[in-house]
Amino acid sequence: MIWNEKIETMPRAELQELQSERLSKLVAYVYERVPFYRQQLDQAGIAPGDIQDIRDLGKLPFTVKADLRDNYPFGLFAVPREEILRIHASSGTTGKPTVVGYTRDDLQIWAEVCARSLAMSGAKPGDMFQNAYGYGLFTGGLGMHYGAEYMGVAVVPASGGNTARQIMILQDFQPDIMACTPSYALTLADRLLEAGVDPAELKVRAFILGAEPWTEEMRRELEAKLHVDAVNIYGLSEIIGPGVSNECVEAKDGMHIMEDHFLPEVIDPQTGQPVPEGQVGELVFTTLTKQALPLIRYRTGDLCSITYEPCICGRTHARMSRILGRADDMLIVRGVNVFPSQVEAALLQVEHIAPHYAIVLTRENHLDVMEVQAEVTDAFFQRVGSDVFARHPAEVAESIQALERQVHQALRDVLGLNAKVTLLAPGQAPRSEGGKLRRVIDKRAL
Ligand code: DLL
Repeated sequence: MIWNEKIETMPRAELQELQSERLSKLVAYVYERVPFYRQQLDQAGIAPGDIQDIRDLGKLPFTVKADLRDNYPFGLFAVPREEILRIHASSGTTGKPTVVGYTRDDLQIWAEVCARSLAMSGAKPGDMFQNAYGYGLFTGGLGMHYGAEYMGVAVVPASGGNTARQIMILQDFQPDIMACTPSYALTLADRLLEAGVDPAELKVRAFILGAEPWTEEMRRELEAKLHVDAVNIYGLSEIIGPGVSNECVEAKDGMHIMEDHFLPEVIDPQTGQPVPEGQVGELVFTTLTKQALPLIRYRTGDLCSITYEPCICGRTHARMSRILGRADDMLIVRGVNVFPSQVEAALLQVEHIAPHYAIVLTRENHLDVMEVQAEVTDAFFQRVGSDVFARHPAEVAESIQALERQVHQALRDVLGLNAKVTLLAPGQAPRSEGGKLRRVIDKRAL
């Protein structure tokens, strides 16, 4: 179903008119209420009335994560503290978190975009939803929670982790839809199979997966293992949380951006200039309707492309590709740009390799060394013999060496670079305990 037929299938010309109208109001709003923006606009020589159309967007300055950090915790809020009804924060890798706030209207918009996302993923009123995104400062849990309730879906607020309990809920409550990080979905799939549960016998029909990058190969793997539709959801705390965009289950071909609320651009991260439609660049959002924390041209750091081509589902809103990496977490290994998603895609092309891996970067004799640690599948492990594998992974068994060579070649084909390959026994690579998973260990700076 389409949750908001009128908005989601609006002819593009009409949508652009709505966006222009909202953009012009937004600029006046932040100029009046946020000292940081008043200063930015003054510096850029822009008066609020100068921006009347989305085609003027390029005249506005960018906002970056450091601006939020510099104004920690509440400095960019556009409303008095008393009008803030909710605060979330996303943990930074270093230092203080990024803090975001919501007014009553903001919370309503968030519920609306999450309801749309749930509908895109195949949920409908009357369904039951097991929400395994973390509840707390992280936006995943509560964001999806209110979207589901708004839609008329029963929520089981399982939150992240506690896999035995997740499995119990899946079996005993028989929810229709589940949401969690893709890495946790893998943990869950493996644990279900270990516990002898046949996923085909569960009622759950769709998993809404996001908050971290994943790949088409992983989708195939999860859909086959869990007998579900695995659908991609994207969002970031600064813009609202989950619900910025979501794939429709009909096409599973790009995530529809909730463009009436979040105006997207894709720019060249070096020059700041827009890239042509369909080309990969850094995703930038302007919030068109948010009250508490309106952001102008916020640079997400996420790399993707956008298409405005019509979609078979009937929605007219633009679609963004999977996130191919982050402008700032792209690894540079011996001068080669490497995205962890490419490593994953290469690994999953190789038979007998499980979707669990880690990338360890070190430096030997001033040269970068990229080690890819990849788990073999259970079936392979059983076949070669577990004790052999544990003692002499590379030397003893010819089949292990052959598999290593294959992985090495797959990585070379995709990355154009020689990686050191270490095969791991099942269960040895890092697993998600319920939240986002860190797969890259960069020891080069230590
Ligand atoms: O991760 C919000 C969210 C919750 C999205 C639940 C989807 C589901 P943050 O913690 O602020 O917010 O992290 C935002 O996570 O800039 C991306 O780099 C990454 N990310 C989010 N969704 C996806 C996705 C939430 N589907 C950051 N694919 C973003 C790849 C994603 N990366």
